[in-house]
Amino acid sequence: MKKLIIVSAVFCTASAFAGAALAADEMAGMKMKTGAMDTASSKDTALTDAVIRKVDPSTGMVTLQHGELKNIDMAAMTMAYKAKDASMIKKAREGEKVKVRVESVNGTLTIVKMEKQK
Ligand SMILES: [Cu+2]
Repeated sequence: MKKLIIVSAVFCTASAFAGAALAADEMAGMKMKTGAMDTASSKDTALTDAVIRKVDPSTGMVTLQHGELKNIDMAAMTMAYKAKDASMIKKAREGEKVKVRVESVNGTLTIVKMEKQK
């Protein structure tokens, strides 16, 4: 089990350079320090700058080029995340600069908040 987690983490880093949407499924299954993180995320609601790289309505995934996401222990990278709901997908435009909040919801890294940068 521990080995699996390490493999996922390595994959995660590697895909930052590939920037591949192919990684979406594997990344969605990625679990990182869930226990400690849930406590932290309930207090801390900081938003992180990001650029929308890809929107996929068929899977509900949005690929973000984002800064460090401290609450989920994610370095700056380009990676696909699950959008909170269909309305978020509808509003998302490729190339748009946004501020996002990504949290682990039942083990899935989910964009829970997305707003346009002013
Ligand atoms: Cu990642």
